Amino acid sequence: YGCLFTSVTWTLLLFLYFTLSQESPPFKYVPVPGGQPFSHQHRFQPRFTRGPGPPPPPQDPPRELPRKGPVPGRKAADLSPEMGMIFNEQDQEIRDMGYHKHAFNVLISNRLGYHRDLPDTRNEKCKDKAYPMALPSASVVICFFNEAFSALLRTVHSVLDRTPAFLLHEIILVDDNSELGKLLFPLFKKTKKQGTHPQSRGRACVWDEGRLFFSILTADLKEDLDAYIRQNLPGKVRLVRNGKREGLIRGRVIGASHATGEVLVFLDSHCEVNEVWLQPLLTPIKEDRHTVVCPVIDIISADTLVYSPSPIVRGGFNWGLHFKWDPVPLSELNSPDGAIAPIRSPTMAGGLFAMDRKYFNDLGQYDNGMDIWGGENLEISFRIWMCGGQLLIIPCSRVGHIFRKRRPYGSPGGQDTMAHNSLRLAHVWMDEYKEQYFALRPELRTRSYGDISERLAVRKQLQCHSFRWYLDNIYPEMQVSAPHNKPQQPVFVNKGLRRPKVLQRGRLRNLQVNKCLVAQGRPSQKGGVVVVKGCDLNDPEQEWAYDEEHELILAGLLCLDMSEIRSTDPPRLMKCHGSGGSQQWTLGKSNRLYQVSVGQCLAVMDPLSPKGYVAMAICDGSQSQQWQLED
Ligand code: LR7
Ligand code: MN
Repeated sequence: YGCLFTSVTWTLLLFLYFTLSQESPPFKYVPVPGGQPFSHQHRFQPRFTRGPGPPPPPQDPPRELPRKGPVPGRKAADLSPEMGMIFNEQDQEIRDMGYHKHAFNVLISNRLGYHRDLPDTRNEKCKDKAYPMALPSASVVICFFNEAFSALLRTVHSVLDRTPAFLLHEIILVDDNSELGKLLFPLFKKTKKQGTHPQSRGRACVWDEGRLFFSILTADLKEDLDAYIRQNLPGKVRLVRNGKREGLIRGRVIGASHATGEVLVFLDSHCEVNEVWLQPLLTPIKEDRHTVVCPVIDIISADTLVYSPSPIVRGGFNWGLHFKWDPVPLSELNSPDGAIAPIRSPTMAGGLFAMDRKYFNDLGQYDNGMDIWGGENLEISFRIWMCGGQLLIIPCSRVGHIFRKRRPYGSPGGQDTMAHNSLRLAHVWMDEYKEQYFALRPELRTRSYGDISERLAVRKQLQCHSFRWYLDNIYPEMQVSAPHNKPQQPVFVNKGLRRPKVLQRGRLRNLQVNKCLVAQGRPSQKGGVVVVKGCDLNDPEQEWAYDEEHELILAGLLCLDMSEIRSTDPPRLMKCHGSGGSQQWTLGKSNRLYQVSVGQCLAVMDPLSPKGYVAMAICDGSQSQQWQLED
């Protein structure tokens, strides 16, 4: 039955692929039979993440940006949470390898294809705004290292699809000596043949027993990208290849040196630009070419690829020289157009901004002595403000970015490039305030950081203000004297304090064995596994709550959690993190308990065994996978 279900679904998918791909996206999502319709319009924002991460949700009121609903006649932008469902081994490999290599759900990214509609997250007032017709033209520069093919191409196509042609001078892709193709291929061990198939219309694909897996699934960032650009993106898209890995900082300088448009727009290689994103960025630059602008960075979930709005926040930093998001001070929101007026920001996140090309060069581009990743965002932010420019966030410009939970790559020699780069920026720009950094990182005080004379010359030649001036005038919120005290964060409160609404409560009974899901040990034990045991209506430790964030909470304590990396691990009870993904479950009509980031269903392993172990398995509708949440 499972096989039949799987092959019917595949036939359907392939049929739709071949009929629909003539003029539109290469992969249309077909709802899985029995799947639940699901709206992602409710809150879906991570509570906390590592690294800068997406901005935290504001506390009050809960931000529901007004929406007019999908554009008539176009596919709704909402994704089913079951978009990541695993049907077979190949799906499993793509998903697992995708998480391993890219730290996000590449299976869903591939299924989305290169074009999709997005919810228009702009404030309604933005939609009435008019922009000058005569705006400077833009060169979009996108550096990438080992990027997932589908994410990279969706970035490129989103720019082509949503930018007026007369404003888009070119897109420059800088391949930072990616190595992906070599590594991903051998994983498809069961593959019988690879090359081009008559049905793949020239695209590289691999096939096995009549099933096709296109280049979209296994693309090589070298050959396939070349071919794709040649065949599908002639004209405006140019590819530059670094002969050796340079890192994103020198990578951007190289990209910019090939650009000929008036304004440079930098994007990460896993972004999607939203409606009318570019005009609001170009307008303030046209007015004053010493203005550097950032869009609001919307959140694309790494687990579900769902696109959701970010609150309006601005950039700051701490004395560890980590970027952070800050609330916008009321003084910035005072204008009549408060909600949509540009906001002065002390720093930028780094990846997404627009800047006059000549100004970029005059201002000293980037520090070429910075390697791979990190620090350049604070360096350019300090430099902009200290040397006579300004940095604005433009609420009417929205660009989504995939926020991963970890960085999927290191530096070639394994060095901590963030520390190296931060050290350089501290010595060049921070004057006596670099002591604040050293107070937190004493081991770096004597660390060598290379030659900074060229950067000191830049600072001198541009006659820049002191760091003191920057703190006093641009970032007065920064607390200086007590680096050991954590800076207070008045506005954002951990969302964990306010639990999402519970939709349903009760025991989770497996219909095959007629037993209930419980903690193997105590329900309060973090990391404990769950098993099925005899149901006991009076036992509060058997009670699950299913809430609007699709979490399953046992006895009001811990959430049922699946590690995103290893789908073979059994689910565990973990602290609720509220960012969906590994703790996001759907309870379908067919009684299946589907795990969103794993793409599989919860099953009783051996119905006859008294141990009652459960595990994740490919959803096949079998009895062992049927659960009921009941009072
Ligand atoms: O060696 C490398 N070569 C590259 O070309 C390493 C990376 N890259 C590319 C990479 O493929 C990607 O397109 O550079 C881009 C940025 O790298 P990410 O996506 O790994 O960085 P990030 O999003 O984790 O980190 C943020 O901080 C970085 C500090 O160096 C950069 O400024 C990133 O551009 C920046 N991203 C954003 O600002 C997006 C919003 C994140 C937030 C908050
Ligand atoms: Mn990024």
